[in-house]
Amino acid sequence: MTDTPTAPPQTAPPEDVRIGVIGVGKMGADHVERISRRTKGARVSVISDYLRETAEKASATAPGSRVVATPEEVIAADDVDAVLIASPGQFHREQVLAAIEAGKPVLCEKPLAMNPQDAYDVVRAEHASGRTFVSLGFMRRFDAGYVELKDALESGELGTPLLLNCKHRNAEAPPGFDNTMMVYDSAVHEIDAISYFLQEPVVSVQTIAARSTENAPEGLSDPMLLLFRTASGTLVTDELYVNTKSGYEVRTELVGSLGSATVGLEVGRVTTQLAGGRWGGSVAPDFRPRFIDAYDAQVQAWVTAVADGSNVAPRSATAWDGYAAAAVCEAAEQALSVDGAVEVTLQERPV
Ligand code: ISE
Repeated sequence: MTDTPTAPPQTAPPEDVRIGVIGVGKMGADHVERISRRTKGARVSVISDYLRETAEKASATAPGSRVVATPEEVIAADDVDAVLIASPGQFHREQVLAAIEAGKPVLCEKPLAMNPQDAYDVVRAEHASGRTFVSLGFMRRFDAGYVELKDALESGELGTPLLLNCKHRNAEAPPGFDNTMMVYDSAVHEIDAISYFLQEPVVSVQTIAARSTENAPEGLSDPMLLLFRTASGTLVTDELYVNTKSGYEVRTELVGSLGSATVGLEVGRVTTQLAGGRWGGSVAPDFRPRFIDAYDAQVQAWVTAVADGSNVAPRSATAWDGYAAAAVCEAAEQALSVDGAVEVTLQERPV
């Protein structure tokens, strides 16, 4: 009797998660590139942008992808398993709700919405669906420095957190950037950082406009200072300055009862060179190179969560985080025209 060789078990190669991308301006195009080149287990299948030409250009960088005319078509497409939204903030509510309705996981760039009511609609819709679908693009949660600071805080080595001092500077704000965007688009990152690091809600916020730089457009309060107080009494300062004409700087310092720690200092390579008579390092022009590793890690974690059916990665911000941030943004914006602090009110969290 001869032994018949047993054939190796046939396992089908794991399918890539097919991602539909809505909005391929600066951030969306960056995500298309990252998914196509650096993300394992995913590919971009469908793209839309309100400028067809921009969509075609992005599609040319993503092998096998096609362009459709509207966000609705992206969400409904049979060859889209999950949706990445990088359109302007005012469209997020509607597009995230459509993805939930279609039963597709969604990674939505911040902010979740331009007011807390719209953001809360998303929280309720996701809750009513009985599943989790929504991840929010607060990429700093995946930044190595942020993760290290959070670990230090959780290990207790810094003691009780007393102060969180943040600086957020951009070289140049895009055209049309106003005080609302300064809060909902820029400060929203530090607002999310508060719940990421301190794990407690903000109860009040004060916003103080400084003398504005001559580089800011008429009406923009640039720089401005935000002062938050959390439920336990920790104070958070946030210096926002979006037309520095220098570079992209995001720093976070945690002052605790046993020590302090800072992340985000530009302490990469330092060069001394006679030619040009220079000593020093370099600064990132904007958020894409500064946070490239964080964006990569965030999108990879999302794809992994979609593939295993959990849909939202453990470190990721959720729809609730997006709502809570919007509630603080609303108070921060109101505080610009008020002398003193404005209280933050939060709706019930559905359980
Ligand atoms: C932009 O939308 C971002 O998310 C950047 O991280 C932030 O620095 C910038 O101010 C926003 O406009």
